[in-house]
Amino acid sequence: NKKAFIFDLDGVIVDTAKYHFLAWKKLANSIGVDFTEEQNEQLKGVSRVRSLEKILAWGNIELSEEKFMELMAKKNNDYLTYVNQMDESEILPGVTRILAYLAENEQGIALGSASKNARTILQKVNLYDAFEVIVDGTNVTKAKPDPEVFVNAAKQLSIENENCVVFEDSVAGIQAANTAKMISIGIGDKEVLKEADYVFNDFTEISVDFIKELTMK
Ligand code: B16
Ligand code: MG
Repeated sequence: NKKAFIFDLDGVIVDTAKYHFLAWKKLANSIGVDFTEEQNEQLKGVSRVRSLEKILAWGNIELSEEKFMELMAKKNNDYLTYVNQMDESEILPGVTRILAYLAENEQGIALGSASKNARTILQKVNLYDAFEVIVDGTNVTKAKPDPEVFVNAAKQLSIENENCVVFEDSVAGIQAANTAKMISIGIGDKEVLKEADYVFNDFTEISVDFIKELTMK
């Protein structure tokens, strides 16, 4: 049976959260706002605009539209200096093996990310061609937990939502997959991702047999 496997990017394929952290911290500190690892957690899966809104709220800061746009651009430029140094070694363990298995078995493979930099990152780590369909922050109007990003990917692959499997590291992403009636697989902490149908710490814990079972459902 052909199924679609939709992958989130940050936290699933690569760990770009550490670069978002460095770039947001620099930006926040430059306007006098503290920025901790815990706060960075709260920005996972959240769009760039919404992330800056949250940081400003934490610092009780109000800005003009113009200044807001300026800060967003600053953060992204800084983030891209890290992205530009990325290569294949940053692909998280176990991911390549599963992608290869899915390709060999002619399953649908898509990316469903909130990031506007998703295509650039996939090119840097040499995975751009591994995805038949890419839906990212430049293609959607509604952010996760809205299911738009995943539903859009399923449509492009012409596969019913019920036959889609989503890999996600954020709570909002798991909720998006569940709302779309897709099979949700959490990558991370069981306690945090408790709404997911299955949870694994990382891809090294996902066996080919498990994937095979999903394709036969
Ligand atoms: P950008 P994902 C998300 O990627 C990140 O988790 C989130 O921290 C980031 O703010 C968002 O992309 C937007 O990223 O600034 O590159 O457009 O997890 O949905 O792949
Ligand atoms: Mg993510």
